[in-house]
Amino acid sequence: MSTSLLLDQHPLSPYAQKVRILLREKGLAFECRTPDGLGSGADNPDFVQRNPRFEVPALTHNGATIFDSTIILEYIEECFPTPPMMPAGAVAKARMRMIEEVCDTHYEAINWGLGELRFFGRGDEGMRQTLYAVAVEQVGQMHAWLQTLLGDESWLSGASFGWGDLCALPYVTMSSMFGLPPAAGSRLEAWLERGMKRASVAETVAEALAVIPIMETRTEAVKLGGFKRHYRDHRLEWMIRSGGLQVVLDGLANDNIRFTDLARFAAWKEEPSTGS
Ligand SMILES: N[C@@H](CCC(=O)N[C@@H](CS)C(=O)NCC(=O)O)C(=O)O
Repeated sequence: MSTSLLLDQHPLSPYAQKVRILLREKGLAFECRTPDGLGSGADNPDFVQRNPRFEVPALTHNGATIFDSTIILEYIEECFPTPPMMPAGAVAKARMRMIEEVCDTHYEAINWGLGELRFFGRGDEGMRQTLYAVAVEQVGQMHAWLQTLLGDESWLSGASFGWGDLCALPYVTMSSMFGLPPAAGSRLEAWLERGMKRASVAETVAEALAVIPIMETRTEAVKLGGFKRHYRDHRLEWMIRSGGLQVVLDGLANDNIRFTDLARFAAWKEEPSTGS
C-alpha cells in the first residue's frame, strides 16, 4: 500500500490552501488532483466512494482517505510532527483552533458570497450592490478581529509562523483578491506581507490566483444549469442573512444550486486500510 500523499483539491479552495501550506511547511512531497465533476453536481463514483461528501480537500495516505481540512491538518500534524505548527499549551492550541473555526465558517462565507457575485453572476444589480456592501463591512469586521488577536506579535501563532497563520492567510489573500485587503498601514497588512514572503504561502496563493480567469468564465455555465453550486451551512446562512434570500429562491427555481446529498453516505462502503 502506498504511503505517498495524494491531495484531492481545487487550487482556489481556501480549505485546500490550508492543507497545501501545511504540507509545504513540513517539506512533504504530495500529489495534487482535482476530482472530475467537482462543483458541478455531476457524479464521480470513484471519488465519492473515498469521500462521500464530494468535497475538497481530501487526503489519501496509507490507503485511508480523510476529508475536512481541519481533520486533515490534525492528521498531518500527528503523522508528521516536525516542524510543529501547533504551539505548545492548551490555551494556545485552543486559540489556534478558534482562529481556524471562525475563518473556516464566518470569514469563508463572505469570500464565497463575493465569488457568487463575481464568478457566478447571482442577483440583479440592486441585490448585487446590497450583498457587496454587506460583504465589505463584514470583511472589515473579520480583519479587526484578526488584528486584535495579532496584537504586537509577528504572527497569529505568536513569535513564529504556525497554525493560526496558515489557517487565516487563505481567507485574507482571497478577500484581498476581491479588492478588500487589510487597511493600508495596519498591523494586519504587515502580517499579510510577512506571510506572502514565505515560500509555502506564496506558492499556494499563486496557484489559487492562476485559476481566477477560469472561474470568470463560469457565469454562463451556472445560468445554463451545467454548474450547480453547493449552498450549505454558513454559506447558505450568509446568503440569507446578508439580503440574498431571493438568490436562494432563484437558484432553487432554476435548479442551479444544490444541498449536501446524504444518500452518498448511505451508499458508501468501508474499504480495507493499512492504517499507520
Ligand atoms: N468543511 C470542509 C469544507 C470543504 C468545502 O466546502 N470544499 C468546497 C470547495 S471550497 C467543495 O469541495 N465543494 C464541493 C462543491 O461545491 O461541489 C473543509 O474544511 O474541508
